[in-house]
Formats: sequence, structure tokens, C-alpha cells
Amino acid sequence: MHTLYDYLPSGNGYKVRLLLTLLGIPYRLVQKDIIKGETRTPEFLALNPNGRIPLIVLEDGRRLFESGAIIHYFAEGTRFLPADRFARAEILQWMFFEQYSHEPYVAVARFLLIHPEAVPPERLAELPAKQQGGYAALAVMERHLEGRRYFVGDAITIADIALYAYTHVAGEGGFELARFPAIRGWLDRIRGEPGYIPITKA
Ligand SMILES: N[C@@H](CCC(=O)N[C@@H](CS)C(=O)NCC(=O)O)C(=O)O
Repeated sequence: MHTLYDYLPSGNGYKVRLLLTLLGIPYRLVQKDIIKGETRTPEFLALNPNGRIPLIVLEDGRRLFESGAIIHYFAEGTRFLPADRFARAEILQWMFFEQYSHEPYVAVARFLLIHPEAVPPERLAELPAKQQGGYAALAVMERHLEGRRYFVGDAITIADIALYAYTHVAGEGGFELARFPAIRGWLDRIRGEPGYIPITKA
């Protein structure tokens, strides 16, 4: 069985848990408390030199880190990653957007607000800039989703899973999702997937 190292409030980890669950792939969960530095121990760094969850150890012993790489691996050959070459490039486009223009703002604003005790006081001053960047990303998503049901094509893909993970908890980062009706409709569609699990469920 695969082993997933994860921290349940993490949206990056949730991308993997959500996809594996929707695909019906069983896995063993090993929880690491990032607030206590459990991903920075020599033992964990030997598994992932980048010191972060999610990390998956496949049943054959091979390891993968980076949420996008992990969900791409498991989505291959399933409805979450179509064969069409251009669609696959569009999926990557939105996954790179998530990692560069969305997660560093929406996820970090959320982290600053839900774990202020884990953040040096000077970093709390970053909140307004993180929220500004997050709103810019949400505006891009809103424009794209107007008149569309999913990010790529007319069915859920790993682009949606990647973007859903932190968008659906953006309220915890101080973002008002009420301003984004197309995003809210899309969030409801993802939540309606058979087998859907919430973020802190393994
Ligand atoms: N780009 C990475 C980001 C992973 C990441 O930032 N993980 C955080 C939790 S969401 C972590 O493990 N932080 C602990 C640390 O940096 O010590 C991914 O998508 O997997």
C-alpha cells in the first residue's frame, strides 16, 4: 500500500487525499505536525530533502514530493487527466498558476491567520500583501469560470483539484468568496463529486 506523509489542515496534502479518495486508491496515512517541525527532522529529510509534506512513498518504495507531481502521477490514465495533448498542457497551465500566483498568497494568508503563534511577528505584516495577491488570483479564476463548469474542458480534472484545495478554505485567509459567484458555483460542483471528502478527513 502507498504511504502518504501529510498534515491534515494542509491544502497541498488535501489535493492528494482528495484525488486518491475519489479514485478509490487506498493508502496509509502518516501525520506530521509541521507546526512542531516534524518535517525538518533528519529522518524526514532523508525521505524528502525539501522538508515538506505532502510526500508519498509508493508501494514499490519509490518516493514523490510536490503535490502537483503526486496528483499528476495518480491521475494518469483516469478521467482526471485526459489524453488530449492541448488539454494536458492547459491542465499544467492552471497547476503552475496555482503554485506561482495562487497558493503563495491564498494559502499563506490562511496560514498567517490560523497559525499566528507559528509565525514571527514581522511576518504577520505580510498579510495585506498576501491578501492583495490572493484577490488577484481569485479574480483571474472568476473571469475564467464565467460561462464554464470546470477549468479545462467540461469535466473535473486535476487542475480543479489543485485549485480547489486552497480556494475552498480561502475564507480562513480573510478572503470574501461572496464576491466571486462563478467560483462559488464551481466549488459546489467539486463538493458534489461522488466520494468527496472534506479537507481534514483522511
Ligand atoms: N509546492 C509544495 C508545497 C509544500 C508545502 O509548502 N508544504 C507545507 C505544508 S502546506 C509544509 O510541509 N511546511 C512545513 C515546513 O516547511 O517545514 C507542494 O505543492 O507540495
